Amino acid sequence: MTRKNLIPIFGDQLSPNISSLDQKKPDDCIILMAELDEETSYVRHHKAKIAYILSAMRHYARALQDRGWSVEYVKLNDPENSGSFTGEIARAIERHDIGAIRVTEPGEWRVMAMIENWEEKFGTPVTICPDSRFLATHQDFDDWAEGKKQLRMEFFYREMRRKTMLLLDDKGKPEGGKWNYDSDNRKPAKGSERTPQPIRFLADDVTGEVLDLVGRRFSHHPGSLEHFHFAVTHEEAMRQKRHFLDEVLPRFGDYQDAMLTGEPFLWHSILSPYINSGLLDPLDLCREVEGKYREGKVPLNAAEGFIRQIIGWREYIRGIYWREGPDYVERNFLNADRPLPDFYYTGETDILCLSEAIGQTLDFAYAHHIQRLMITGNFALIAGIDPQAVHRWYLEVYADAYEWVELPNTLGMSLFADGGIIASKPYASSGNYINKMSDYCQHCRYDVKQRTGDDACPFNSLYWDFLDRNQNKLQDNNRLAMPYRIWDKMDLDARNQIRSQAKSFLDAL
Ligand code: FAD
Ligand code: DLZ
Ligand code: SF4
Repeated sequence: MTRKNLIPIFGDQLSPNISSLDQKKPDDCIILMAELDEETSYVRHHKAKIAYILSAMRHYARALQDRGWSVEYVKLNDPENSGSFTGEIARAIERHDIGAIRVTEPGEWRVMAMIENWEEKFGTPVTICPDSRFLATHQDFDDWAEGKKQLRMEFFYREMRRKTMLLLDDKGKPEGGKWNYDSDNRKPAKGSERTPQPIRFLADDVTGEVLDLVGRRFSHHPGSLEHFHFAVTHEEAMRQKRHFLDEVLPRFGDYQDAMLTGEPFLWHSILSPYINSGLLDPLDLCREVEGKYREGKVPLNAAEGFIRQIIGWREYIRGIYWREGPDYVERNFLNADRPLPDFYYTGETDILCLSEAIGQTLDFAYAHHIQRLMITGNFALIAGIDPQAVHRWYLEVYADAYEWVELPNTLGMSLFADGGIIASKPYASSGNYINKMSDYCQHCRYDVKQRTGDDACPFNSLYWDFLDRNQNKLQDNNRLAMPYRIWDKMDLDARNQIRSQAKSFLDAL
């Protein structure tokens, strides 16, 4: 009898054509999938995130078995479960005659370090297959980055457009004459418009069992299971995708940066958990979006805006994660060290924009990009919250959060903790921006026009105080020249009032 390949498949590798299975036949392989303490508890993930991943894993294992693969599936409450990837590999090797291990590269440094030990530990050859669900390999990204002073997403994105030929005309020029329609993605939403809602998928027996398990075992983790609505199979994720393409995408471009009270989803796709765990293929999705544009069903600012997020931002963020290395997580350019306020875990604050973004996060394990960047992220930035604590929070609370994508977005894009590798200036703003892009301020107890006094919007004093506190690190940034000129021209009295307003607010946090 020939010795078998052992193929571990992780919870974010649920793609039908995952690269570790390429060229392999069911008869030669044992697939190993495991629900693990180590993975469910390395941070306190939102309950709905754990339930989504475990249910999707169980459905995926069944689908592989239906296609003839031998899948060993270890449940979380299996008494023999060792709790770790390495422990489960060891147990599988005891049960079977294993000649080799094949695995698709993992999404994070922590797991890569484990895998790199397996060959020596088990005395078995280990092949790490590149993750073919991404357009750019690590080498491609490094080749692009090599010798560049600044790694701006826009130029990387153009490379990816050329590589995929998405939205290019037959001469290789961008559709419509411009590469980027970002300036057409900034309409504030009007409260009177009806917004499409994501499909709520009903829990089948598998999901029901998982919800029960998670409710009991992770009651101390943040978030609620009450609103659990996720697709957990490829077929369901495809249905959510169709809904997005037909009902939502046409307005995606206009309202990408908008925020509305009581409207968590607006015209966003809500597809990131499925893309990141493998239920949907990102390139196929982009080709369908392009198809909608070519059929005349969606405008160019929607199609280009969406495709840019996936083949531009998503790929670029991954490239930065692997290029910067495992110590990226320790960066703290602005030396921010304030603890994360408790309200990030309860939503209980009278700051309405924050209670809206955090409340829906705890309910749905979801907030859209501008809420993550300009509400919870902006607040953490200008209040000087410790980047490690903020990083942990984002990794915990979003159903789409895996370190490779969450960390550069949080540490780099949102908190400027990498000193400007990703963002050319900190995404810091006063209440003015929030007021322009949302209706939150109309319902808030604070007055967005005031900088000081009991009713003043906290974002206003914190914004100026942030610039003041960090002047020695930020004043040479050209893109901040204007706000620093305004700050320097303010009379001393006004500046001192702002400083003391911010100090009292931060002392009371
Ligand atoms: P849509 O608005 O419909 O966008 C379409 C798709 O584009 C998304 O599904 C996603 O796959 C991709 N995308 C858009 N922006 C980004 C980006 N900046 N980086 C990577 N992909 C992007 N995204 C995650 O997938 N996981 C995370 O853990 C995560 N953490 C974030 C933390 C912070 C502080 C910030 C500012 C952003 C973070 N993002 C993260 C990016 C973005 O906010 C989410 O991808 C998006 O909100 C997901 O919702 P959606 O599917 O409705 O997105
Ligand atoms: C995020 C997550 C969770 C919560 N649980 C599991 C699990 O029980 N088993 C598993 O294989 N994967 C899980 N994951 C996803 C992994 O953390 C992710 O696949 C690795 O970090 C590799 O990037
Ligand atoms: Fe947020 Fe200030 Fe607007 Fe209130 S007034 S919602 S605190 S930006």
